[in-house]
Formats: sequence, C-alpha cells, structure tokens
Amino acid sequence: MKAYWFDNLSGDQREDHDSGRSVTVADLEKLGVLYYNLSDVSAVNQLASERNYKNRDEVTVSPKTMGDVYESKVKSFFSEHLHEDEEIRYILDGEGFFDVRSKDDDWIRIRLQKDDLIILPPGIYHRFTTDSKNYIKAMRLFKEEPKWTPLNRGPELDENEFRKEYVQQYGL
Ligand code: KMT
Ligand code: NI
Repeated sequence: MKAYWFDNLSGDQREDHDSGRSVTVADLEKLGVLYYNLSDVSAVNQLASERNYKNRDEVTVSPKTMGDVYESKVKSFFSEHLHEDEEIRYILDGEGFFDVRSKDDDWIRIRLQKDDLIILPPGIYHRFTTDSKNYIKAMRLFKEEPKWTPLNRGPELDENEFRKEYVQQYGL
C-alpha cells in the first residue's frame, strides 16, 4: 500500500499520478478509511464476521477476463461515487488504485496490491482504476443486504442521509 495526494495532471487515469506528497494510514483513518495487510484469508474471514459480512465474490478486472467491455468497465469504476454501505476490497493479485476525497475535496490516491485490504465507510466519495498493468484480482465483501450500488456524485447526493451522516461523523 502506498497513499499520496493525486497530482491532478491530465493523462491516463491508470498512470501513478503521484504528486510526491505522501499520506499516512493515520490520515486515512481520519477519513474513516481503514487499511490492513493480511496475508492469511482466515484473518479476512475474522474481520468479515466481526463486521457482519455474510457474502463475498471474486472479480478479475483485466482485458483477458473482460474482453471488449474492459475499457468501459474501467471508465465506469472511475466515475466518482458513494455507497450507502461499507465497501471492503481484499486484493488477491495484481494492483490498482482507489482514490478517496479528502476533507478539502482533493483526491488521495491509494495504491493497493496483493494482501492489502481496504474498508471505505458509507458516504465517502471515491473511485477505482486499474494501473498501467491492467490487471487486478480482488475479493469483494458484502453484508447480508448490500446497498453497495454506486451512486454517482451530483448536487442531489448532498441530501443523501448516508452522505450527511458521513460528513457529520468525520467533520468535513
Ligand atoms: C469498485 O468498487 O470499484 C470495484 O469493485 C472495482 C473492482 S474491485 C478492485
Ligand atoms: Ni465504490
């Protein structure tokens, strides 16, 4: 895992976009973003059961597994959105970037690789992309009644109760 401020330069979303200014795990925690490095799936199972996760799947995001829809999938993952439930991703192979919005609405880029696990709180604006190697395999964990549909950012989302709760809890 490596977290840093996104450079906001134009260019392919899959490039590093590293401004050179790093962000710590403690900084991420202040946004409600939790990071773990877990090499053993039994530790993932324990975390999942503590947080009442009941379902999971595995997805491989790559041209090989997705064929023609790969490029459009990668673009759709990269549209800024939130969920009304936690988002847990455990990286099994490859690499990718989760970008999350800071308190000042800037982007923090989080590079994840094998054994990295991230928990994004409900209501945080974020987006995802593969890196220039175009390959990531991840476990996605869901609660019993998942409400993890991406809600794309727009003015009306300021009124969303999960967004309001997030803003209130983390003092944005
Ligand atoms: C997400 O939340 O955008 C995804 O699930 C992307 C694939 S998982 C790395
Ligand atoms: Ni998401």
